[in-house]
Amino acid sequence: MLTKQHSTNNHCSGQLLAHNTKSENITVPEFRDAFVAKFGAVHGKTLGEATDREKFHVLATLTREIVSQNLIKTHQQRATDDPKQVYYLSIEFLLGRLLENNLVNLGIRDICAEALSQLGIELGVLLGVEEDAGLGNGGLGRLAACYLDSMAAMGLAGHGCGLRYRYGLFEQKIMGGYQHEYPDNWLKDRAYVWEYRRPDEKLPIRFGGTVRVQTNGKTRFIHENYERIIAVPYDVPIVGYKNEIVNTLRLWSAEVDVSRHICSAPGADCNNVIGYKHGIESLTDLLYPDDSQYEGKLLRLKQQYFLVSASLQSIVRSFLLHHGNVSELPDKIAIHINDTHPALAVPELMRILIDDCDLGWEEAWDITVRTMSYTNHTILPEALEKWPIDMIKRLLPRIHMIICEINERTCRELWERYPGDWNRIRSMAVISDGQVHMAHLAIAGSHSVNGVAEIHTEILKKSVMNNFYTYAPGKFTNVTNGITHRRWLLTANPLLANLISDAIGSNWVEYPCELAQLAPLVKDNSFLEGLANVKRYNKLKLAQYIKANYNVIVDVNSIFDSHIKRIHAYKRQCLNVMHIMDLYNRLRDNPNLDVQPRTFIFGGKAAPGYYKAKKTIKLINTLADKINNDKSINDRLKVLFLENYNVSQAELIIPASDVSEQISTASREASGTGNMKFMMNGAVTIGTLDGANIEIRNFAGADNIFIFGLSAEEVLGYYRYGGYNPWDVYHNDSRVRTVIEQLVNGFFPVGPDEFRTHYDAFLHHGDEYFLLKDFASYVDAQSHLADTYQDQRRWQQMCLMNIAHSGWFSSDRTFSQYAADIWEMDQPIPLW
Ligand code: 26V
Repeated sequence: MLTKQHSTNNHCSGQLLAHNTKSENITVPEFRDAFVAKFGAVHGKTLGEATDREKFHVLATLTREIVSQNLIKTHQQRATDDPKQVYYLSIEFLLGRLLENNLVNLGIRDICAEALSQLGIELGVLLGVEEDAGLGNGGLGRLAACYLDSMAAMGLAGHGCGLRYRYGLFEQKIMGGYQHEYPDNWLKDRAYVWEYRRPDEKLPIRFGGTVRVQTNGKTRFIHENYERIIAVPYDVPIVGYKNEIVNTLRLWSAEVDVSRHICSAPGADCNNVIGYKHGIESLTDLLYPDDSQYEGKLLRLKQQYFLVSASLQSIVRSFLLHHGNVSELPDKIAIHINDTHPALAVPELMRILIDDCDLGWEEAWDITVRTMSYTNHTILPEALEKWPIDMIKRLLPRIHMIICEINERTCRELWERYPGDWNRIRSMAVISDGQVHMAHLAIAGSHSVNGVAEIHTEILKKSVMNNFYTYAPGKFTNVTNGITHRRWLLTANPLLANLISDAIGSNWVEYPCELAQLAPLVKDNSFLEGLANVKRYNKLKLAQYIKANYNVIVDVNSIFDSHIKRIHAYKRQCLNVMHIMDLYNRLRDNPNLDVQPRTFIFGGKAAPGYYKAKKTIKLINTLADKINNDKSINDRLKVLFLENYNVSQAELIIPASDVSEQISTASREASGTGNMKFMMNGAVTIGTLDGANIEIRNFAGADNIFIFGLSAEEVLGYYRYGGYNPWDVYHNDSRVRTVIEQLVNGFFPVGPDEFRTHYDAFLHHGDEYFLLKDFASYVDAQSHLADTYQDQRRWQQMCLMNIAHSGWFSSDRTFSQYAADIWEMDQPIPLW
């Protein structure tokens, strides 16, 4: 409770910080008193009357003040040092919560927890108040957030550029087993406690209109009659780990141009000014779900250009403020295109260099290519972006001219190299069949193209981008993804982090490869027991969450087997379902069967327009209802679908999991990053030889992972010859037959057509993702896994070997590779 001494102490937070240039030196009493003083100043009432939300807000504000000081220092230092800067352009940044992360990175989490506890406040409760910043669909956006963390931790001048969506990815509610989508109103108070709105740095973005070409003397392109939308930046500070560095994530928001008479704007209706304003500002209202349905959506294209144009104008403006000559741009700036969504950065930089900086085409192109680099994140054909050229012409007439010119020049170059080979040239053109191929644009305009895991890059080189690779092999490189161990181990799993530090010291936090020092402890029984205890504690925490939210009791002695990721056919949640159904069938046939108890945990969102994925959610929930309520199996199996999967939920589930399901159809998952998070938290992977699973196996050792299924070559081989015949498997494997028939034969208390789409996909549409083909091998791997689990010592050894070799998957390693090999940063980069 608040004592007199606390409330009369007159520290204001500013004074507190003025005394302590290094946040780690703040004492518990200082923090406690600053919190009390700040609370009174902000809310005009005592702590006794406060809600958790108000307390959270004050704690975050106090933390932000410390961050602000470091932000100023970082800016000053950078102005003096003038290091090369990297700008990471991404349509998604999946940050999750920031408070705990910031406290940990400032080195004050424990001080803060103690200070609050002296006031009778539990830090954990306040941390739970923060809304997740869910500005991403999944892996791509979370990866961007991990890179921001690594850049700041390593002290490099790296910034994110994204959009400040008013609503993040939809909130998922499960009703009657089905997914329902609700707006994710993460900015409940219209403002985000971490952001700095910077209206003075706003920029105009131009849409539509016409381009007049003026040819008297020098050719000039005059863009007229366009619609002008204002981009206002909001900077989110990205706090480095105990190094007083703060980088920024700049998120752009669309606003109406109030400097002009609204009625004079093209398209404006004087009788409906409010509607016009809303129309303009709706540009950054919504994050589009990964869904084929956004294809051809004008608003999505507008978002992409808005992000790119605002970011590039701002980058060039700040560059020119400190450097006289734009020709030095590639020496001082690297711009990274995260997947094709920001690929319009290529023509936009050309536009700025030619129209605003007066450069000729050749020089502008040379600067552009040397500045830009591009990462591909998927080979799924339906996810490769294309935009109708007419749409680009209407919306972005000047950009359209530049893209046409890029296309013409690249085709001409290709013709010189491959005279007469029209098919090859068409397959590589930026514009073909009336569409702009965004990947081709990004490849043409970048000096580096990379995939995100070894196998993914090989597939790009050998098939999807083979023509480009043959033409310019030097452009292609692999950078296997990574995750920040500070969020995913140090912060999310403090007990494990402490256990590790007690055993090998805490150097691993700075140099995650030092986790390898754990490997010799593989015979140390007390360490192995420690590992088991930590897992058990984390499982208890998750079990409590499940009980509180779903009223299901799960056994912490059971295997916690987690499958959490977006719901998609290629990620094969249904293969997991088929295995559970088979296990359940066997248990019902033979109640005395010796089955290791299991808790199957699912989580993930389906794109709202993705019918089959939504039915998969219904299938999982229907199965869960049946199994969880069947007394005859004695609680040996439980199935849970956790609603509204997000970063914060992942932070709870991953440390509590024994098994990590990474069972995509080989060749389809570019990398995966959840696989790395589980590994780092000592879960054992059951997976295919796909994406980064292969590298996980190589590092952890083949004995410490359960691999099954077709290889990527086999899958690609089948695809080349039109697939395989699932009926063969159906006829030859009675377990498969039973499970597949149970989808439609009344086994589930639903209509006969509820799961017809799945049934048809498996049997009548060729089982595109090879579930039936991989079923037997998956079931074998699962039973091997269950047997191994019974030998707890062996199991803990496997967990240990996974943790010990997870350091390489830190995004610090990934980022160092980008910084050294692709962005050619001039600051010292720690070697790996
Ligand atoms: C987009 C779409 C859009 C159309 C409908 C189907 C579909 C399916 C997937 C996607 C996502 C494309 C980009 C993406 O998120 N890739 C993910 O990037 C991660 C970070 O590199 C990587 O770990 C994942 O394997 C990869 O799927």
